[in-house]
Amino acid sequence: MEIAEPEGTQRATETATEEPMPEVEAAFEEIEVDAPLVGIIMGSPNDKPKMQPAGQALHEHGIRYEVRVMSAHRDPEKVREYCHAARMRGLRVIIAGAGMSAALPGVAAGHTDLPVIGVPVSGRHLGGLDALLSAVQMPPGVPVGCVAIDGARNAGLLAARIIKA
Ligand code: RP5
Repeated sequence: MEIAEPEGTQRATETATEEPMPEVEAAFEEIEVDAPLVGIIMGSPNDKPKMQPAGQALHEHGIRYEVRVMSAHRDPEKVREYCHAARMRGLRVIIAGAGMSAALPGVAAGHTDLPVIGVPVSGRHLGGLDALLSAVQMPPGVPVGCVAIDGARNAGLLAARIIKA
C-alpha cells in the first residue's frame, strides 16, 4: 500500500536533474583529492638517502607527502616559486634538508608562512656542524624548527604532530 505524502512534498528524485553540468564537473576535476600535505625538499639528489626517513615517518602516519630536489644556492628561483605556491597547493608543512652551508630551510621560511622544519644533512666535512649552524641560526622573524644532524625521521614525526595538532 502506498502512503500518501502531505501536499507540497517534493521528492529529491523529482528535483534532481540528469542534465550534464560541464563547468561543475571541470571544477571538481581540478580538485586534487590526493594532494600532499607535506613537501620534503632537499638541496641535492645526494641528500635523498639521509632524507628518506622523513618520508617513511609520514607514510607510517598516513600523511601524504611529495619530494622535490631544489637548492637554495643553485636553483634559487625554483625554491621561491615552490614556497610561494605551497600553501595554495594545500601543503601544511615543509621539511627542508640540506648539507654544507644549508640555506634551504631558512630561504624556504623566508618565502612561505607555513611551518618549515630544517634537517641539517651531514656531508664530507665538519660532520654536519656547518649545516646545523646554517639551519638553526635564523634571524628573528623568520622561524625554522631545526632537528638534529641527519634527524630526518624526527622531522617527519614532527610534521605529523603539527598536522594532527
Ligand atoms: C647542499 O650542498 C646539498 O644539500 C648537499 O648536501 C650539499 C652538496 O651538494 P652536492 O654537491 O652533493 O650536490 O646544497
